[in-house]
Amino acid sequence: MNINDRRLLEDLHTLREFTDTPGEGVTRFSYGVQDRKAREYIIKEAMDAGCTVRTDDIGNIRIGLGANIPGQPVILCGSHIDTVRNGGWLDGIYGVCSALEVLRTLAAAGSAAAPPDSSSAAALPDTAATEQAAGCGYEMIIFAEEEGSNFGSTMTGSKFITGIYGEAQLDELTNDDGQTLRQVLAGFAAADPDAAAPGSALQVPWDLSDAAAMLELHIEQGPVLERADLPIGIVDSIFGMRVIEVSLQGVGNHAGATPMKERYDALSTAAECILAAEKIVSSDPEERTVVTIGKLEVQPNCSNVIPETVRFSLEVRDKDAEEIDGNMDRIIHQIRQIAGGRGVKCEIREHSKSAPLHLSDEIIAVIRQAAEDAGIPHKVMDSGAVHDACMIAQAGVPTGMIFVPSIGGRSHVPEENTEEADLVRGARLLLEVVCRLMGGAQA
Ligand code: HGY
Ligand code: MN
Ligand code: MN
Repeated sequence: MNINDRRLLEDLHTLREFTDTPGEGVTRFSYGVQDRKAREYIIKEAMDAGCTVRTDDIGNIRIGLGANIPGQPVILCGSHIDTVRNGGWLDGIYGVCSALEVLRTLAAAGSAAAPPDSSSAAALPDTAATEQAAGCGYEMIIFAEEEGSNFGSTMTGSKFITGIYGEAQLDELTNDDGQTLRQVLAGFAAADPDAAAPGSALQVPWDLSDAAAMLELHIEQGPVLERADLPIGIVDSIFGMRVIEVSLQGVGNHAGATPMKERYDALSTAAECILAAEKIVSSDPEERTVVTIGKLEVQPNCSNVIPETVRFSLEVRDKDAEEIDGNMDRIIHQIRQIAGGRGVKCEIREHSKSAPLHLSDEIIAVIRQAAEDAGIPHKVMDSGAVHDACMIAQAGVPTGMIFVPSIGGRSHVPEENTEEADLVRGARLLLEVVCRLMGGAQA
């Protein structure tokens, strides 16, 4: 039993067209038109395979194999379909399409019609483990708003699934147009209530007591595997992150008539703060901690007006929570010093965070064994990118992640890419690991 490589690649190429920025990467924010089209495509594929579809009020989707036995433990497998602006064609959606391909392959096997075998070089050998054992069922998940492109908070959907987010966040999280998550969800549901995701409703937080394990297949999004010339990474730890929002209030004035010594320039203050943050984190001897200021707004943003206000995001990531907080606290202190010294008012708001997390040693061992049995070279590695798997793991579900290489180590950009053979190999390994876990319930 093997996945259908061609079908997987066709899905990926079809879904990359669901973008608001054709020709300039993939832009598919949750709850937008492109997101709806992607949902409809995937749900149709799953329902054609006889699966059950359940959706919660945040737009997370849970799709169960028709052959699942009510009450039996299930192996969960999935990722996200939303993207950053002008992002890549594989981040998230590759894990969803691979989970879908596993679903269709298992569904077909369940109906005794084994899927067409593949001639791909990446084909894994048939093994006894790929027989669907009665031990566990299988469900795929589509997580909503993983990128935080709407509301600035990564893993929003899985934070609702696991109860980290609740009623309060529906009104606290707002997008750039000032709309709350609650309002955006109401608009999304109202626009086309049936098409978004038919099937019964799910309550957040989810009851994950039947989840024996969770797997997420993802592109690496960094240079490690390509530099090591390895086709598979097995994730050991996922970095944590802490995000703040800095608002600087200076004094707007005429660009030409205001002497340099009489300026309270919010943008040059921000520039000094940003370089100071970079200097603090770059002094990390292990060179592991990272800081990013990815979003910055200037008001009034006119070339001949001294900037009055600047707002910027600042996030620190590391695999050690103390490193995150130590660096962030030093950065906050320095920002206040710089702004104070320049007579610029400064407000700092904690925006969001997620703890670093070591994934399940049992699941890592199963993935390693499957890779070894298939003769696939691999390495155990960390993930600087955060993933919904982190939230599910934090909820106590034994969780593992598989990486495939990113060409040039690039991601979150239109240039994001992975060799087809690597995409297929990753999905085949995912099927193998799912079947092994189904056979031996991790619960
Ligand atoms: O930001 C991240 O690490 C993920 O891509 N949302
Ligand atoms: Mn992702
Ligand atoms: Mn991403």
